[in-house]
Amino acid sequence: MESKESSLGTPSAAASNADDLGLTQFQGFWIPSRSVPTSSIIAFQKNFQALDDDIIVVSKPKSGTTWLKALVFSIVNRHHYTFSNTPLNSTNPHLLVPYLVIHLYKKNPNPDLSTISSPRLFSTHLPYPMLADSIKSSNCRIVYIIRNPFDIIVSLWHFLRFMDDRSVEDYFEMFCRGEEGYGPFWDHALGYWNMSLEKPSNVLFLRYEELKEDPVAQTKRLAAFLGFPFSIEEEKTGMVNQIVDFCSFNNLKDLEVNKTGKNPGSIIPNNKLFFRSGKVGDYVNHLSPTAVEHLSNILEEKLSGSGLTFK
Ligand code: PAP
Repeated sequence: MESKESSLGTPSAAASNADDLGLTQFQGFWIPSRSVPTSSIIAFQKNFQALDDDIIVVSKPKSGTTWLKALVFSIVNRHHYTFSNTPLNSTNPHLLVPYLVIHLYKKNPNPDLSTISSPRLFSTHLPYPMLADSIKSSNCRIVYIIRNPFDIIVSLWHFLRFMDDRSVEDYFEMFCRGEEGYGPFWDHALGYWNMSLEKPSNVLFLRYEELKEDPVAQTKRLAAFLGFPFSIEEEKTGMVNQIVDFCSFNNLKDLEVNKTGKNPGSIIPNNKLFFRSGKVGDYVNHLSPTAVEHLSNILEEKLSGSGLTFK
């Protein structure tokens, strides 16, 4: 990252703004309203009726959503499919755990979701305050995945290069101002962090880095939270490890559907883009220590007193 000093306060001549990226401030957050019309969010808030056994995967983009969707799908459906006939072999995880707004309520302001078999699996990038009231008042389960924001910035910059020539510095500056899809990051994180403390049986807070470090332990924790705990027998026969291996970066990225496929109707040109390097700490190759320190200070202030920290 060159000329980092310019990213620490005074926007450079090339500095981006929310408008360039199609971000609109809506209900206190920055929404990428070109792909997520605010009318679809309103329709979802008004019409979605949560069921007690619904499972909702929540994340900010580039936090490990694709991975978590594959894990949740595999855990919940492990008695219905083998590893050779699971739909994950031929379908990208995003289609098996559809986005409530981007997929369902964007197509139809009041879709019929009653035919989906239980437990219904959905996902969203929306912050907690923007969820439909029926989710907050039901007993459904929310799994939130978070990732260190430095890797999120770098991952997002790489991901959007197919349609945006902005530099990683531009992404960094906007992130620090809270101007990024579904941001500010700290408000998004705190919404789910606080709910995970208040209602631990309804909101699970997972970290990408912990999932990388000990995928078996975190997958067991996830399964127990979802109400699909692994039996002693399954643990003995290696079911947890098999799910972890199947959902690993290397396995998913090499499936034909994720190597050469494209999700119908998606603006993302190919599924390959969902699988870049899958590493923790790649940000050191793109962000300077000064930049990292700057954002660390912002986070410390914004998250102060919450108990939520990043290493
Ligand atoms: P999305 O918001 O577009 O769905 P999301 O899946 O949340 O993206 O995050 C993508 C990141 O997760 C990528 O990180 P990277 O750019 O730093 O490489 C992607 O490589 C990584 N990823 C995807 N699948 C896996 C997996 N199975 N294990 C670990 N990381 C993964």
